[in-house]
Amino acid sequence: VGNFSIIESTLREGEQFANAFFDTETKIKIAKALDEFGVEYIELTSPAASEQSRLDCIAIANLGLKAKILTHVRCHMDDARIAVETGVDGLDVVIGTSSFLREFSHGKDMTYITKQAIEVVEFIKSKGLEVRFSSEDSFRSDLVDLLNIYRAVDKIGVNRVGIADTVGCANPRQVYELVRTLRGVVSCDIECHFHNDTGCGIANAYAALEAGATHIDTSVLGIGERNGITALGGFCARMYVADRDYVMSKYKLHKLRDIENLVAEAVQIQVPFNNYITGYCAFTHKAGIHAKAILNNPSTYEILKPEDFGMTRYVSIGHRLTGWNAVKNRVQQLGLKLNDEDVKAVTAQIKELADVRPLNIDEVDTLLRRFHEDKKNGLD
Ligand code: HCA
Ligand code: CU
Repeated sequence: VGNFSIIESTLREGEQFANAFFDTETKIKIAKALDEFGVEYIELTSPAASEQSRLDCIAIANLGLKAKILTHVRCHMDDARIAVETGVDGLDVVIGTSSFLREFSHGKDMTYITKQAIEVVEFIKSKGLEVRFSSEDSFRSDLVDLLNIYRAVDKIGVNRVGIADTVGCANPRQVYELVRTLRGVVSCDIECHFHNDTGCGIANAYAALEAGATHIDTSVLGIGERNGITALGGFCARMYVADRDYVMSKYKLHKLRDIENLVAEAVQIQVPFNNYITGYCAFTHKAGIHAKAILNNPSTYEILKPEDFGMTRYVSIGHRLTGWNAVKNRVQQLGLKLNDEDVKAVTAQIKELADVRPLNIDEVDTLLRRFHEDKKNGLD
């Protein structure tokens, strides 16, 4: 997997999430947070969507952020004309190419679509802006149609072409094949956009990069149309495992949690318990066997270092799957002096109690302290 850029679409795709309504102030906060995190691009809702959307584009384009600001428009001259006046760095242009979209959405044939694509791309380039041309519902489009139109826009100097799994039907092998084929046909960059209807959003993004894609669309917590797209956090986890140094040099990973909390609050949802990296149990180790190994060497059961993300590891001991090595570690943390035999005995007590209900850490600590006291007083 080579170098890649993130096109962060919380302020475009994310606005299509059922709960989303971002006022200007919130959009600016999110844009600034994403910029500090280090994403290369921030994509905004089309200025043709509404007057406020247009004003918000202008406001964010004028913040002077390091990230390039894009807006996302239909492949139409009317939209492109409005968008190039907002001060953004570039336009992500999209048009439906599947038979579904051609029949039930815009009703245009490929010759017409290609002509329109060329006109729009040339117009945007003439304004000195970056331009991406993407098909929509790419995996249910005719391959020959797709390659022809991509070839046509590549020839006139488009910066990127895009593949979008609009309905979330693609699997990693199909993604690899399509991107690989496209890589052999165009010389421009390749952007990919994956919906998560069957849970392949992150895996598909990875497969796309393996096949030569250069740009991946994400959103914070994966929010978007239906159940959303490739999540920023999970994608970072995936890429960190592939190349830790590269990912850590590009992104301030410890800011992830704050960005997720900001967005979760803005759209009134909780961060899921099993969220990548920041889910409440993402670094909790429970079974005695795991706990023992983690305490000896965290890498035994951790591929992500919690400290790289500003997170902390937690070894859970107040349950019936606990083991004496983990309990011994807690005894040492509390500064209590017990030998291994004592620790085994108190572990048996924990298990007996935890067979009825789990104990919280305070209850475990109290038990350990009492055991220690009793021993000191010779009651044991
Ligand atoms: C949609 C459009 C889109 C566009 C993706 C892109 C999709 O809302 O249907 O321009 O990269 O999923 O096709 O989000
Ligand atoms: Cu989408």
